[in-house]
Amino acid sequence: MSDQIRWIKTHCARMDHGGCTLNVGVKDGRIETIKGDSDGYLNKGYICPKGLASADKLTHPLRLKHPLKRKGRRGEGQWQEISWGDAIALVSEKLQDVKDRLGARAVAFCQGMPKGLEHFVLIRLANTFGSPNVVVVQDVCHAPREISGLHTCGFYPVADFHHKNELVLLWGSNPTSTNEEGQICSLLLEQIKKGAQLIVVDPRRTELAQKAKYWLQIRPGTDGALALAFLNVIITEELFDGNFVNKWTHGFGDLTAHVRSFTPEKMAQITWVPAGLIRKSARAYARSQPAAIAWGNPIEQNIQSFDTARALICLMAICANLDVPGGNIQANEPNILSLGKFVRADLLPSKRTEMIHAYHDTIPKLMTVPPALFRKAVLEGIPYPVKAAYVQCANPMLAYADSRQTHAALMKLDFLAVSEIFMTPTAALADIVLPAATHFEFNDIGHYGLGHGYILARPKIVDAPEECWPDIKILNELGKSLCPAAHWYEDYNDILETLLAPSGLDFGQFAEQGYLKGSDQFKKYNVSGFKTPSGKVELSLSRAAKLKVSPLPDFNGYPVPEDPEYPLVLTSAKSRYYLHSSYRWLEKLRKKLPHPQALIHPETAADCGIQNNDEIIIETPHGRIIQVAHLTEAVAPRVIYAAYGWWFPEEKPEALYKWDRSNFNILTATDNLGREFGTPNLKGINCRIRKVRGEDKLSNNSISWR
Ligand SMILES: Nc1nc2c(c(=O)[nH]1)N[C@H]1C(S)=C(S)[C@@H](COP(=O)(O)OP(=O)(O)OC[C@H]3O[C@@H](n4cnc5c(=O)[nH]c(N)nc54)[C@H](O)[C@@H]3O)O[C@H]1N2
Ligand SMILES: Nc1nc2c(c(=O)[nH]1)N[C@H]1C(S)=C(S)[C@@H](COP(=O)(O)OP(=O)(O)OC[C@H]3O[C@@H](n4cnc5c(=O)[nH]c(N)nc54)[C@H](O)[C@@H]3O)O[C@H]1N2
Ligand code: SF4
Ligand SMILES: [Mo]
Repeated sequence: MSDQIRWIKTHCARMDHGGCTLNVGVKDGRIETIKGDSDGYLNKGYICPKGLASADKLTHPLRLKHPLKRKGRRGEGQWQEISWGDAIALVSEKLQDVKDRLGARAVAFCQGMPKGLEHFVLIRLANTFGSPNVVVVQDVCHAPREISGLHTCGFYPVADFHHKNELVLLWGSNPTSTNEEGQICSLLLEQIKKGAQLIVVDPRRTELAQKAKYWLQIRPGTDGALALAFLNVIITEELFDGNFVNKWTHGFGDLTAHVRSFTPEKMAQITWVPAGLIRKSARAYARSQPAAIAWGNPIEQNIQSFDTARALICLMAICANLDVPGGNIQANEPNILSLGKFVRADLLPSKRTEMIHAYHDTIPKLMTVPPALFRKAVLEGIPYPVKAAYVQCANPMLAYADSRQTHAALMKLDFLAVSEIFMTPTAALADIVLPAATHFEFNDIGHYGLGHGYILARPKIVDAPEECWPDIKILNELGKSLCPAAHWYEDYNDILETLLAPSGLDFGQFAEQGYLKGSDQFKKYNVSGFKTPSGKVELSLSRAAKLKVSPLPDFNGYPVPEDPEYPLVLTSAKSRYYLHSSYRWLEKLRKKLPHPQALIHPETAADCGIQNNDEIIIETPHGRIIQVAHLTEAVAPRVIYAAYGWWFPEEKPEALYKWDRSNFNILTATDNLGREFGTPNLKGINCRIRKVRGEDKLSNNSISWR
């Protein structure tokens, strides 16, 4: 019956945070077709272009299929195939050598966007090996929101779209393209259909901005100022929930005095949002119960991320939207092994004081090293030297701010191992490249550790190419080779069984069920209070002096002072067709968006003599890149959106695939970091544009790499 399509249910992954339930049609051991499952818990049948294209990455002719060892100089593109036995032995030997010479902390374990269980298995490897340094892009992705939440209200407040929302305040989040954190846009769209009001805070007129009752076209990088103006309106007009405020908040009097000066009129000048619109939006939020704030990356890609996130949590709190159905909830996890236990945090009690960022006085509870501080350790030996890195599911050459610094740091390492599915500008600099199996090719668990209160089954659909190993298998083998055997597993599949054991399900039963959800429990504070020093929501932080922060959320001006030499304001949004720097090598996706497109208002373009589709230079004080002008009235005249994540897989490996030509992070810097999370400014940067003159033209590229 080899010509029959067999349908298997799984969940999408590794094309974003994942979440859509998929029906995958398999024939002769290959994926023939993929459909969104109409019964899907989060997607209700939805599937996006990336999901539709996701099987193509398994069969791409240039996929990495063998462990590779560098020949010649770093980055020269010369490789020798080696066996897995040799690869594991070599990586182990090199990491062990650095540990013997300089201590385990001189080895960094680096992860990009967490894509599945591999993230947590990597932390376990670091802990069992003895290194406190797990480097993750969390400084610009979720840590500011999560950890500000822990300090302010004792948990990470997640927008609940599973219960009726009266209003949704979408603040710097674009779920119809990004399905941020696996909150698939279907849920929000359903709420809107059922009558939820929508307010959108976004410098760009997005699809959802067009559906919104109010669209606040904010100046990039000023979200903190706008949030304080919302607080000003709600407190001045006494629209807050008095009962909740009296019983469950700490420091309301101080907050009231503090926000008095943040009037809508004053903040309108900073944020470019008219005062009347700020008032109407703040009133609508305060008068709707329950209302959820769904927030995105722009909240945290800014040196003021701690204060911005806190101001928004104060809004949720004074309007009594915390931990109520349809508000911002503390999701209740299903009964599975807890994160702390799985990663064996107990093996490394010195981690808090020994990790690189502890030296830089970042905020307590931040347990992963901010990439900028990792590079400082590599390049300057501050606070101590780091000499080797194991990198998985990441492309730091594109994803870290200041790409030239990343290049210098990776070149300086004594040893770099990269686990990848495709050669990238980062993998091209490695000493060893390990070919990873990827989604659909092994059993995995999705949404573990995200804090949304459920996990999703991602059962294997097809076999991986013979020499491609799942990251969790690679890590398990490295664990056995480098660490006491008792901390590792006979077979990597045992990891999944261990995690699921408390639920009483084995992986097969879990896959059958599809997902596992914690029970709905709300207003848990009524029983146990808030997990903060005061037991209340800390509008004013009672431990502010100890944390060396301002007790109240503040706004300290633009992320960078205005500069007449660079009069425009640069920001970015994620493309619906790509995941960060990933998958520009997938033909189906590349056809939809072949070039990096910068969004420019027609008036600004006309002032600069730029026409639609012209190649332009975008320049900041830190560097310049080339992109293609796309004229649109969706952005304000002073705002430029540059595309993010661009390199050119069709270019030569020895040119590192032209990693520096169109890469947004050539324009960003790490000289000015937010202290709490080590976050650089990625939004609201000064820039200027002009037409390309004689420089290397993008149009010289022919997009063909087969
Ligand atoms: N297609 C796709 N999906 C993804 C990803 C991807 O790369 N591609 N990445 C995944 C990951 S790891 C993450 S963390 C999430 C991120 O998900 P989101 O947070 O939704 O991502 P962004 O597109 O960076 O930003 C959201 C919106 O913020 C707007 N914006 C830009 N600057 C500012 C500003 O200064 N203030 C405000 N208020 N808004 C601003 C943008 O116009 C955009 O519409 O997406 C996940 N999903
Ligand atoms: N300027 C700017 N910088 C940003 C952002 C921004 O908005 N603006 N966003 C930030 C955010 S939110 C994040 S999360 C980071 C993302 O940072 P990264 O996660 O480093 O980004 P990607 O470019 O997607 O790199 C992931 C790599 O993993 C590989 N990969 C895919 N599947 C597998 C697999 O199964 N196994 C292995 N081993 N590899 C696999 C892909 O081929 C790809 O090269 O970037 C951050 N950087
Ligand atoms: S929205 Fe995300 S989870 Fe859904 S199909 Fe697209 S990439 Fe996959
Ligand atoms: Mo992210």
